Amino acid sequence: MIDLYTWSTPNGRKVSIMLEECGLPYRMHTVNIGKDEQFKPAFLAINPNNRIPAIVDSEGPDGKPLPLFESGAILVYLSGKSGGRFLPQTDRAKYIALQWLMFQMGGVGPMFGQAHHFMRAKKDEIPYGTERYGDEAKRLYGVLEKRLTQAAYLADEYSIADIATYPWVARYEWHRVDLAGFPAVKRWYDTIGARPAVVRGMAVPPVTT
Ligand SMILES: N[C@@H](CCC(=O)N[C@@H](CS)C(=O)NCC(=O)O)C(=O)O
Repeated sequence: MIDLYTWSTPNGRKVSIMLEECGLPYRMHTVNIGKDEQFKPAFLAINPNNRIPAIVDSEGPDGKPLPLFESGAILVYLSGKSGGRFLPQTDRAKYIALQWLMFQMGGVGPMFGQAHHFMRAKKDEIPYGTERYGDEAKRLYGVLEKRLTQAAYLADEYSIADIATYPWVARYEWHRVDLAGFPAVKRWYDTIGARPAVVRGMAVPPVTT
């Protein structure tokens, strides 16, 4: 059994989507980051970085419980646990998928997150922050648009790279991006959003922030 520690944010929803896609049984535990629950000692014992998501797999690869944090590592792990699902099997395609997963982890997530911080979390907006991260978000959409004009999915086939990126793009209004300006991203977004497992994963936990 997998215990998922999560909240209603893009990083958390990557993992709930993947669990739903793979049909892996899991128990969901909410960690309300708005109430600082990520700093509770019990959670810090699982993720010393005090961020959601985290999982504990009671049956790790060696049969012992395995706690894991960092959503990208969790997605790779769950792929392996489910026999390689959503990670292409040929080396070439696999590394392209991992490349786009890292692009999400190092670019899309942190930059969109900063854009949200400056555009939404602060009562008094700091124009420099809004402009810098708003511009960077749009630049990243341009990179996605170019790729998705050439390929149906970030890695040719639907993969953990798409699963990681979708919940962030789902917040396009938060980072003030109009998807009409990125038609290939919009096509990809609509295609992925129609997957039943994605719909289920995006509803975990069933609260909104
Ligand atoms: N690189 C981490 C980022 C995780 C992350 O930033 N999680 C946010 C929610 S999306 C969080 O837990 N924030 C709590 C805090 O800032 O204290 C991952 O992908 O797992």
